[in-house]
Amino acid sequence: MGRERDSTKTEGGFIKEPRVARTPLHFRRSACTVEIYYYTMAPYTLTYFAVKGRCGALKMMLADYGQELKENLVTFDEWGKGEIKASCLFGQLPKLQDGDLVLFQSNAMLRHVGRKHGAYGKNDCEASLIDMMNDSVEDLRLKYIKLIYQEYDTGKEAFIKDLANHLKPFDAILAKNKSGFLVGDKISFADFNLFDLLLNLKVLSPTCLDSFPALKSFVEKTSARPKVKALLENDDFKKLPINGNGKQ
Ligand SMILES: N[C@@H](CCC(=O)N[C@@H](CS)C(=O)NCC(=O)O)C(=O)O
Repeated sequence: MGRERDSTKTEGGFIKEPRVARTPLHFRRSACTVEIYYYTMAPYTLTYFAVKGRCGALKMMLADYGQELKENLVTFDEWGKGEIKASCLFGQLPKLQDGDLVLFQSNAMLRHVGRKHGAYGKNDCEASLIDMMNDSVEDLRLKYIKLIYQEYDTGKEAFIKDLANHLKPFDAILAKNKSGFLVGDKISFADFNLFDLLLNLKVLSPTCLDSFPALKSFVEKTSARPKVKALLENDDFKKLPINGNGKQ
């Protein structure tokens, strides 16, 4: 599924050219053959509503890795008809296609892309720590989503008041790690997820990072990554509302 394995036996030590542009994944050498496994470079296709919503981090990560993204935008009218919803494994969007692989669940998508493009740690321990960080980002995102969709008018003030308690651990983690990322010395999918959420939180409460220098510099540093910056400045991306109900 999704991962096309192409094992090409060599003749006289020469590797046969693959039919289409592919990225070598790894090489396995045995006594008399060299097998090469490739992942396909089919562009990713994302089906989602015309909002940043749960796909901001994914888009930034794909942009950062120079990956082509095709987008199928679904209007709320189309969604209301029920046919697309019925075609979704868990009745919800986003949906990401990578070759034959079809994924639902935005965090699974982040993991998939992170795994493929080196944004999932350099060993199993780092990967587990990155999972832990991402789960904590998800916890805060769920609180934010609940506020936006269920409690905006009554709960905004209390949410903003409590926000520092949720940001503090992330600030401490970033301050402690010399790289300025959540885990290890490289940006991971959890960093992109945190970055996206922080951008949303800054819209909700422009001063929310003021007492968190590590979070502030993390946002500045990530915003300045050339391809992320280009996406953030892209008109099509900029004009997407953050959330589906117009609240932010
Ligand atoms: N856990 C899912 C949540 C997906 C989700 O909440 N999707 C919303 C849009 S962001 C949706 O499809 N809403 C329409 C519906 O539930 O009918 C994920 O992370 O992808």
